[in-house]
Amino acid sequence: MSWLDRLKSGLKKTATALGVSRLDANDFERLEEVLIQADVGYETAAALVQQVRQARPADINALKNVLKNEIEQVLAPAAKQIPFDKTRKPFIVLVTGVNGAGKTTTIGKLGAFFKAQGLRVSFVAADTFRAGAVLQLKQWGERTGCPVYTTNQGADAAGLVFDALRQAKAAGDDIVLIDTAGRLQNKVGLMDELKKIRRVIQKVDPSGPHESILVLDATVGQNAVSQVSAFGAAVPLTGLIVTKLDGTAKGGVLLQLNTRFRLPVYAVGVGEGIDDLHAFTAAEFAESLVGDEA
Ligand SMILES: Nc1nc2c(ncn2[C@@H]2O[C@H](COP(=O)(O)OP(=O)(O)OP(=O)(O)O)[C@@H](O)[C@H]2O)c(=O)[nH]1
Ligand SMILES: [Mg+2]
Repeated sequence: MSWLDRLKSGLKKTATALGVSRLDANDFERLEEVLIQADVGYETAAALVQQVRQARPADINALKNVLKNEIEQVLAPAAKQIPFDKTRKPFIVLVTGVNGAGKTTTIGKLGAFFKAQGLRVSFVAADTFRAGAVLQLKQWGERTGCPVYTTNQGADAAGLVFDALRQAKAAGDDIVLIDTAGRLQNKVGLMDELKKIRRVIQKVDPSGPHESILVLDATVGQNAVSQVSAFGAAVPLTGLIVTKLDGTAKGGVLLQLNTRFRLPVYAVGVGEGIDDLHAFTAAEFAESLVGDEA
């Protein structure tokens, strides 16, 4: 299955939940309702419906086309690649997110992606909290051929980051991806730990972190909004990666995030495998979301 097919079949749940095909071409109230149900957000839903209404679609297919185009326009500015800068050596990427969002898996996939470009990539196992976290990242290190900087479970994560970055610098690593422990966005102490990690990064390289990526699980829907707010307050974010789009009815939340935060979406996860991370493309996403079935 191609990744696009996977995205489409993944977003089928959202498309089915949206059920645009089942609407009347002039039932704009119902359209607004279904958009809101798919976590598109009130503001964006209202704006989309306004555009569709103005286009006076003759039938449901016309409506779907207008909607697709409008969604694509909303999302297009978010489709960007991680702006890797080889003059930053190492280029430091901090990866954060709530428990189970897909941080470690995404780091593994990103490692494979950058490695394929001939870069020297390493990982930092700064999740010193969860038992098994280091082993999980080490396995990704083995699969991708990326060295992993580690310390003991329970040790200070910021301390490891400091040591690891100095070693990475000495080793000539091009990119360092820092895995952090999952934490709920309302746990103040844990969010403070992220601030500390950031300060330590800046001790080694005042220009870092060069990217601060929040990994979001698309299945959480609306809660993603408070995650972006809280993590963004702790460690200013430069971009998002949205995982588990291969099985959610909540894919519409990407529109809402874009309207609110204007952060780039560097990639989307559409499965657990090493190749299941893909560039985010607005047109294909819009098409998958609106669905092509009657
Ligand atoms: N279907 C699907 N599963 C994913 C995707 N990304 C990650 N997963 C799975 O989600 C689960 C959690 O992934 P992890 O990478 O361990 O998440 P994490 O954020 O590092 O979790 P913690 O470190 O415990 O906070 C694993 O079973 C992954 O295989 C995705 O894009 N699609
Ligand atoms: Mg993890």
